[in-house]
Amino acid sequence: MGKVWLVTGASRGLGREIARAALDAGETVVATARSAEALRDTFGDEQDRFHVLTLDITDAEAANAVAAETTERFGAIDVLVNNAGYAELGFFETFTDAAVRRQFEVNLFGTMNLARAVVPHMRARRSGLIVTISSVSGLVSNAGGAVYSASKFAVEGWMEGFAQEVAPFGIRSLLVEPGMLRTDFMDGKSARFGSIDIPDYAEAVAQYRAFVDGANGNQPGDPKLLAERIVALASQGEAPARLVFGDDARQWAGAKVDQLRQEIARSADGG
Ligand code: NJP
Repeated sequence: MGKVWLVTGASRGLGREIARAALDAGETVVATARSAEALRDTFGDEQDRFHVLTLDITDAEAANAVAAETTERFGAIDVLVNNAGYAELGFFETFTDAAVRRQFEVNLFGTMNLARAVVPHMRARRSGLIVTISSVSGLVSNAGGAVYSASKFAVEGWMEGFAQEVAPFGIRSLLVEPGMLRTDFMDGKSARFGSIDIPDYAEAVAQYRAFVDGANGNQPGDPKLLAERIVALASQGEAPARLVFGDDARQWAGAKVDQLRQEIARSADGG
């Protein structure tokens, strides 16, 4: 039967590819998304090793129910893939407070809901792997990405500490920081944009929107490749704590580390 995987946001994009790659590797997969119908359209009928459940990750009760049903049906959850997420793109002052909160509600608190629901089962078995799909935007922030990065920095900070808290119980963590992946992420189907018009930002916002429109569908990162890497790493006894995926992500993350080192050194010299 292989390991039992629980994947969020499996209807599209990276989550769909991870669910597929795990199935192809002979694993058992519980694929979740806000619409079970979308999952069935994608994967076809359920089989012995494949089960579909409806889950909006912002619903803590639903997360608990999904974890309970998965363990009841398959006896365990070996791998939790906290993948579901989206981006509020644009300049901070163009977002309403509600939009910023919605970003955190999904990317941070939704992701925490799944950990709360699943980790007790992993602790009881003294075994498990939590794969968290963060972003290189969880390590580096840029103009136009402040709100999304804030949510992913929060995911990084939470998971970096939480991973150390659960390690003594045999639970491992893999934080994934992709660069730009060819998914629906930048498309109107997923991404949202700041709604407040501020003339001071008009030109920068227009340039940013043009960048996003141009990048949408042309991102260098292949989600299928990343999914296969994740499935391969999950089967290793000693998976790394982080996977920075894509030349773009490694370049941005490397530049950030260099900049931090310089700033730390300058701080030691008295600033
Ligand atoms: O995006 P997309 P990705 N409850 O839009 C689901 C991160 N990432 O695959 O809308 C449950 O194709 C949504 O479901 P639905 C990114 O931050 C990406 O690229 O109902 N599910 C869909 O299945 C995210 O964490 C890039 O059909 C919810 C999925 O999320 C992860 O990768 C770069 C939900 C989104 O599929 C997957 O995103 C990077 C909710 N409340 C990090 N809200 C990139 N693509 O460039 C959304 O560094 N979903």
